Amino acid sequence: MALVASLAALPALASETTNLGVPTPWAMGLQASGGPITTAVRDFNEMVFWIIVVITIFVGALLAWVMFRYSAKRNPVPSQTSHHTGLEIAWTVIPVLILIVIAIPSFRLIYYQDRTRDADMTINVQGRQWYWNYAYPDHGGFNFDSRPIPVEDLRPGQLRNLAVDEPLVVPAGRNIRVISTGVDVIHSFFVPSLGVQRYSIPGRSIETWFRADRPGSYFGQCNQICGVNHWFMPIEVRAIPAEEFDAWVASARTRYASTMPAAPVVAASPDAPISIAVAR
Ligand SMILES: [Cu+2]
Repeated sequence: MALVASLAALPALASETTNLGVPTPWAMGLQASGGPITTAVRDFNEMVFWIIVVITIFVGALLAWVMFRYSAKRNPVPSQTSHHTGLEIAWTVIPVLILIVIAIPSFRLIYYQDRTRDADMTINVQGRQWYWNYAYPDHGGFNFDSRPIPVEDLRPGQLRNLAVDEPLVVPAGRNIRVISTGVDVIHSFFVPSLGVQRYSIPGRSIETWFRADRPGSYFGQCNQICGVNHWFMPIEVRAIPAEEFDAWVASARTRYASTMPAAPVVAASPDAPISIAVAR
């Protein structure tokens, strides 16, 4: 019954969503965090920000003090000192220590973003000139294209140049492995509120992952200059409640049936002759 109810609600999927990961006018800093990766990115950004603030205040105060105390008026006979071993060691070692303090969480974050050990499902993302193609290899292999909605067709609540006709639908609260590849040129799959940015390069499969903690829409764009319609590649990740995802997959398998990969040919019985076609 619940399945029927959610299936009936599916045609409305395109309009009923909360826009969570969106750019806002006059915003400063990073977009609101939509999942654990973005939270980690924000934490790291904040740590580096405060280190920069402390260094800037320290260097600024030092400059102000030197200009005041050692001006020609207050210090007419300057010191002739040209070396101070202790000072030279200090201004070499302290910056090194600061860089180590930044490097350790930085590497930790890079490896955290890189891949997830326990992915719940996989999505294949293909960048193409100039649209995205999303495939669901764990759910039968259906795939579909995703393009922006023209301005004249936008409905209330849909974002210009960000809302798409076929969003990338994923279950909220699940770890999604992304395998990205390019078909023609280099694209980049970038959703800032989910902390995802991966190149889509022809001939390569590049892995990353994300998790959207709450149901809603998270927006991004191709952020690798990929040709004349580069602006034409917005990304909408639509996270839906995990219990509705199976119903969506069932409807999507019908809707995108024409894009399912052909079933592998298997012999009907052990006695049946098996013919192997070799492509030459
Ligand atoms: Cu692109």
